Amino acid sequence: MHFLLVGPGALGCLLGAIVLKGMTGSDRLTVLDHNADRAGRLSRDGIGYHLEDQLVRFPVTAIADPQLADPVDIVLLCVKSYDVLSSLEFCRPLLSERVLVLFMQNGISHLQLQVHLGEAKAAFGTTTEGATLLGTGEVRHAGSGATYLGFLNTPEPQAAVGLQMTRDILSAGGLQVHLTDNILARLWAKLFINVGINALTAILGCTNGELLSLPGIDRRMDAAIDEAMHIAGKKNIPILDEPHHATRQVCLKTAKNISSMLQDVTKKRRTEIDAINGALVVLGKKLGIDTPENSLLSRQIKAMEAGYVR
Ligand code: KPL
Repeated sequence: MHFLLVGPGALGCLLGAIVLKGMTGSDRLTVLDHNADRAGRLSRDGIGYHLEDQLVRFPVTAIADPQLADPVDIVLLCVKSYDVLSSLEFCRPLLSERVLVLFMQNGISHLQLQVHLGEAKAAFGTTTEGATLLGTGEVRHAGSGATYLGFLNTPEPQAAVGLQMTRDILSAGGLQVHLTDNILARLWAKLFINVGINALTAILGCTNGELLSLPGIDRRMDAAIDEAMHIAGKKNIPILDEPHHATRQVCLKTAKNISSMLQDVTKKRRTEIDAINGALVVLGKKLGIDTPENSLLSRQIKAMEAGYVR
């Protein structure tokens, strides 16, 4: 099985390290990075996986030109939601009909982008593992969670086998991974958590764990999640875990983690606000549901971005 990792950020490096740890025999992983400097550094230094006080370095081949890759079986697409389209365009030469692309984005705005895959097949994944990028190719595994993988539409047999093998390799690498027949509900279960954690941690500059002890914040967290649940109900999306409880559990399990949105604003990068709270505001307008808390969170993050995003 040949994996192609696209997007060596925090989650990409974490999954890359886990695949490198879990794979056997002829399995291999190549990183594709449009940034040639970073690809060079990854090839030279590998992926550094930090877990508590331990560091394990996994050698990896990284390329900046998709034409240099051998045929791939699975693309682990770990780029930010707003980069999905341009990344698919970049990978286009590799996306034959035998390729399975596993979308690993936060939020829900990437769900309609599978039509841009051409002949390749789409699977979706979501994880509550905590990952913090410490530098190029250096990731801290900052809290354990659960990972769900599945298809939005009935898969062809080869794609189903590809996803099972991906599950097996990620499990062998140490993650708790489940295949699910209802990935849409799982993606929404993760959305509720991101809605409750990401923007608030970015605005307050705190870790996921600190969020629980800041006065008045639980009210904002609950209000944002309530609005998301109202929209899910209207769209007939099953609500799998009690979202308020699940969000607090993730705060506890990834207490030391810096959420991806706080990592983004700290590094003055564009955030995924439009795919998370912003996507709910848009859906709320369509469905006639008020979303004052998600609107406020979106406006606050947009105001922060306006200070640095061009
Ligand atoms: O998905 C996350 C993120 O930071 O984007 C959580 C689960 C909240 C972990 O930080």
